[in-house]
Amino acid sequence: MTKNEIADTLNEIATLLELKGENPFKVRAYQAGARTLEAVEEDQLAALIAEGRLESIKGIGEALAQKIAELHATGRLEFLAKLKASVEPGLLQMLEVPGLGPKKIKVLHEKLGLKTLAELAAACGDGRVAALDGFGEKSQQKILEGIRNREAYGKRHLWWDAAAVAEPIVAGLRALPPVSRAESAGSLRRGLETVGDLDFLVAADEVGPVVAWFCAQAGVKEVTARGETKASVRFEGGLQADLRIVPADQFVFALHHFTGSKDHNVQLRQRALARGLSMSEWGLVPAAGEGTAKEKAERREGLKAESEKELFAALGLHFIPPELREGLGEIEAAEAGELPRLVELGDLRGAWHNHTTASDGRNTLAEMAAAAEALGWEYLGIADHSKSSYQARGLDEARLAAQVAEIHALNAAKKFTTHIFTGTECDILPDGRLDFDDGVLATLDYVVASVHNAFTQDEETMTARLIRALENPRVTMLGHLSGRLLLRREAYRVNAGKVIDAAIAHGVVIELNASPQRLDLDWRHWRRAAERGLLCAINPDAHDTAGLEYVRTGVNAARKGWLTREAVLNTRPLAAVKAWLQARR
Ligand code: DGT
Ligand code: CA
Ligand code: CA
Ligand code: ZN
Repeated sequence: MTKNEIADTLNEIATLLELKGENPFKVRAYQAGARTLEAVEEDQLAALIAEGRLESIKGIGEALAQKIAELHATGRLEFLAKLKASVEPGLLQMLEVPGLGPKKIKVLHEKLGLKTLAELAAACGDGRVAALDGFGEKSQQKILEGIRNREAYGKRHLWWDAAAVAEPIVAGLRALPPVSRAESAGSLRRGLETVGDLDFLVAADEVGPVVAWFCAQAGVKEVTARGETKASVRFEGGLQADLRIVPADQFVFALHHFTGSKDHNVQLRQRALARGLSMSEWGLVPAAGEGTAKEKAERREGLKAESEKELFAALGLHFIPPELREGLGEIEAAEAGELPRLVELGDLRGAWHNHTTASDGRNTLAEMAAAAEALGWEYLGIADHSKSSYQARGLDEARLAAQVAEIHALNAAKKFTTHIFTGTECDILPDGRLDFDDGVLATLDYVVASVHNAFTQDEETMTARLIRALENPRVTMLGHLSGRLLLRREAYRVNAGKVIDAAIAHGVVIELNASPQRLDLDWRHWRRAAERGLLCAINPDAHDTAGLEYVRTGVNAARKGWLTREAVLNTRPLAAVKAWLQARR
């Protein structure tokens, strides 16, 4: 385990202990231990463990040191497994309701005897929660909303989480002897920001062992359907997955069909019909003639296709990348030869919106720079929070100046091949002014301006606030425009169209925040906005070294927004970016 994963685990232990009403000092020891770990660099941690000197770190005692070493070596902790098993599962679910922490849950459990989310919802419904000390009407309302949102959102999953489940499954399927091809299809393959269920498609000459392997995978909680050539399972986290197995010569047609989207499929089928062809998951066959599409495909009267490219070509179309298959004009563009050459992950040469331990990040500046270098990035922007974001340990002027000096020194020493840009994620205050004076902002290479408070403003006020911020000539880019957190929090009220117009007029970049739960500005805005001249920056909003890789979801979203390499600022080489930033100052 990495040190951040270990810190997460220590915090989880603290939460569970608190839920059980354990000694507060013990709880605090785990929390403090987690914070202490975050300040230690990864290599240093490994060395301390190897030398058995963990306890030399202030705040880490013998019990903690032993657990950290166990986690570091094995990624598992017997103590945690036992602790988890000793807590009601319903109480663990309550932890996922916004506004409910271990202390409050303990009160709900002890005073009202609540054990499940359903019981909690009922207690909110009849006012028992509001009547408790420390709760009240407002918090009761918020809890109830949280439970309802959880039900509504609980049916979908973030693309990032779904991909993490899907990738080893595809690899596992491909490794089975009877399998010649295996792919993820559905919304995951289309790169949609959230995924309802996983869809796997396999070409195999023998079906039994494939179905058996799929149903017996680790993590499968329930087999919900099992047939000869298909199966459906549900994993522990609630994610479901469908498997379909087809003969090799049907694979391409089935892959296209199950990739969807439904709208794209319907439109493409109409196009096929207009050309006297019948298209289905079974194949592409002449529409006239005897029998069903399946029967005709089985008689092999249809097209043979080795790849989707050939399938599209048979319909007079260029290949349409899966991300564009949403029925939003991609077929017309493919016919006219006007599909964009979409931006690719390999085009990215750096990114700007990243945090370090100076604010709420979990890796030091040097660690972030080393991680960017390992990714082959030419540049890395550091944009820690500004002073108004005190919960995120936002930097004041003096700490910002110190960080700038530290970055200049790193660049001068050429410690990393990656150039580091000095920046800030500067709060946009409720009235649209910025959290730092222009003089302070002028000492930086760039400024990301973001909203982090006063979310409840009406649409007009919020829109004017964002526009006022981007009219400041020091502002380089606007961070997470809508403030949405996928499956958790709706966007605030804002007229995105007007903000986009203003950004274009002032030459300000809008970020595509690539954090898997943001993907903000939404891909649905980008095609039109980029056509009108808006420049995009795909920013991971990384809070640790692993977070830099979130650019992958950002690229998915950018591709869904029809963005080309030219529309994305961080595809440009270092010299061009330096010149671009210089020209804006
Ligand atoms: P999801 O799972 O809700 O995120 O979205 P998808 O797109 O993965 O949908 P899913 O899993 O229900 O089905 C996978 C694909 O199969 C879908 O994108 C298109 C195709 N498909 C499924 N049902 C139908 C249908 O009734 N008509 C058509 N034309 N295609 C369908
Ligand atoms: Ca699906
Ligand atoms: Ca499905
Ligand atoms: Zn932010």
